[in-house]
Amino acid sequence: MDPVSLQRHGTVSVITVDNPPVNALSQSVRRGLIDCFDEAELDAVTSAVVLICAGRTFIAGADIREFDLPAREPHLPDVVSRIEATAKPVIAAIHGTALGGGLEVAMACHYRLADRDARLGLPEVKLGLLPGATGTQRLPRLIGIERALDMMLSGESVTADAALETGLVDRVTGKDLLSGALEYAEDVAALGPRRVRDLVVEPVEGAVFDKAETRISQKARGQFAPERILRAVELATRLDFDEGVAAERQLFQECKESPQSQGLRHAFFAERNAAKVPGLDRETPARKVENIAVVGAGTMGAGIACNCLAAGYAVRLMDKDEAALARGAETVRKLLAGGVARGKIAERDRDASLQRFHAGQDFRDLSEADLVIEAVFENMTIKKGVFAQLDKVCKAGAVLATNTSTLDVDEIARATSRPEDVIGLHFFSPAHIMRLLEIVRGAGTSLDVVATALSLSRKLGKIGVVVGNCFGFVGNRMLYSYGRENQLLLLEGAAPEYIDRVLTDWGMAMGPNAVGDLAGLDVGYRIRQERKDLPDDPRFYRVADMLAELGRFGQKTGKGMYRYEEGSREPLPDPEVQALIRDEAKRLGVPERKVGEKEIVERCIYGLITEGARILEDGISHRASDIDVVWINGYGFPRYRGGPLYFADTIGVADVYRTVREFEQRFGPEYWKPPELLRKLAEENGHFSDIGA
Ligand code: T1G
Repeated sequence: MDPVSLQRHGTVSVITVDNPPVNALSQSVRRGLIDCFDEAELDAVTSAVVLICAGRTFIAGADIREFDLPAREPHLPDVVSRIEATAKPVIAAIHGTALGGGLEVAMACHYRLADRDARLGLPEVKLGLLPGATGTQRLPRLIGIERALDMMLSGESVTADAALETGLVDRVTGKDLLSGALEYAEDVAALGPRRVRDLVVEPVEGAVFDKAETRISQKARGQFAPERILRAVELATRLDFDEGVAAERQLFQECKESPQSQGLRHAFFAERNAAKVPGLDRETPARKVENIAVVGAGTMGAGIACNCLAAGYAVRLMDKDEAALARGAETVRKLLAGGVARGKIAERDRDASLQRFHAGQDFRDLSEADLVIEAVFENMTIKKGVFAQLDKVCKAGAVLATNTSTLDVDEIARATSRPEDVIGLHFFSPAHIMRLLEIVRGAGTSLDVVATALSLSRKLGKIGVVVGNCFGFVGNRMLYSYGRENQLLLLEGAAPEYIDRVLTDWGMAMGPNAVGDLAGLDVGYRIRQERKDLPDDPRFYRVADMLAELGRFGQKTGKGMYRYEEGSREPLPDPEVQALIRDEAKRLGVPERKVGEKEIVERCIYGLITEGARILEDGISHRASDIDVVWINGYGFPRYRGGPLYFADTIGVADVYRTVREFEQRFGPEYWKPPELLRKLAEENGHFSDIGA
């Protein structure tokens, strides 16, 4: 069936795009649009044209999958020009999301009508691109340079009401969209076309561009596309429309071919593929979840409760300790109020959430919970005690989830008589903000419980990644290898601030030493104390253990790897730590030496890659891209590098293997014996992205 069709309603030609799931501008849609607009143009009866979409949304952009294929005609800028050139007024009728090329098509139409709930945006920067079908030249003409830069550099979409205010759309309707569009067509039939290309770009102070430049240097350090968006908009102030469009096209091509855009496009599809779990299909029923209980009112418990309330669930927060419960409940109220203050939650929704929020100390109150999320102290004995009690009080069919970040989910499940109902739901701190949810499938976890966890993660606005059960699952297991190398490099003479600077320059959101201080060195210390399977190596995490034993827990004690001024979170190098490390290195017989930046990056990042390969070998992860999603969304791995295993593919697995072999020679097989999978891929010139694709 043709994805684009034309139907006449009286004297109005209605062109409908129907290309599920999101009406992306694939080659056949572009072809169909040209054909239908040619037909409407030639039709003598037609006095106006309405462009509308079937399904859940207006055009959500170019077809991203086509960017890795040779470009095929008609090219999108030509489609856009064709629409704008129509001699009869064209109305875009927008519902759902008008994004990227979809908004560019709408801006080529002469009038724009939006459904009240519609959202409009140019999110190309999130894909390492810029609006490449005249968007950088049209949007400044419609809404002014400052607002246009803001939309294109943030990539965030705006509401229909906000779009009306800025002039991005002309009308907003709460009624039936097609009848509203047909009404509008009658109103403008006599007015004729009104072309955005003919509008002038209102000049602005240079300060507007300086501000944007500063924003890029602060928020998009090292990224390719934002600079080019700025340049394209700057050109719009100096060139005429067609010259501007030609320059935009050039800049777009540069972005499209950039490794950063390829990494970001990989991340886009990797996040969507994570929801596709082998053995699970759309028919696998998820259990009904309306009321959720959260056991443990600490920082994580309160964050999880807030997230569930904001998603519309009824929530009962439970803690045996009265003071802890009161603190946790207060934290939930504060987090919701913070959401209102940041404009993320509407006041009425916050009030409704508080209506659905209960706090209590009695386990028996959990008897009606559909889902219980345990978020108590990271200690096996304590967690098993909680699950034994839940097993007694919870109704049949309740899903029992643990928020453990490292412990054996199967051992926890064995504390109950219903391991099929037990699953790991590993939230990341702060739980109401971090988008990643590691869903840990135990040996006994039933498929419908996995399906229930995935539907919960969608409703919470999370990216749920299903992983197997092992120490640290995917994220924290890999963190151990990454952190191990950081710890060894400290003993070998690299200062904490030097390592952190090198890795943040490389793209990590934060350096491992600043992260350790944020999470609390005591947390990692306690987990290592519980572990029975640590390497027999006195250097292993020795610096972190030493600081924790000295009470230097990090930000919470004002001293950790760094020192912190009262009330400040800014990490300040502490010569005292340097001296402690030097003494400890001497005691352990670790000679001090100059460590180069390349070695720091390779040891930390290849540590991630080798552990990622072992995780695939162990079947703890279905596919390599799931591991990328975990590290991009949970550990601040630079999104534009696509994730640790995608990054390995970009530099060549054979190169990684060669360097790992060198490290094995230099540092020994205990940490650097190459996993069989890495050797195999290197020898067969294979890619991690082929694993489980
Ligand atoms: N191209 C191809 N496939 C797409 C797609 C796109 N633009 N958008 C979504 N999909 C697929 C997605 O992979 C998934 O597939 C299914 O649709 C549902 O998506 C020249 C250069 C629209 C807000 O960046 O933000 O235009 O996994 O799970 O949560 O200037 O999709 O089912 O097989 O995300 O309801 C600019 C990208 C492109 C928007 C819907 N546009 N899409 O969210 O569903 S570049 C974008 C989204 C461009 C021009 C430039 C979201 C959504 P599958 P989903 P959702």
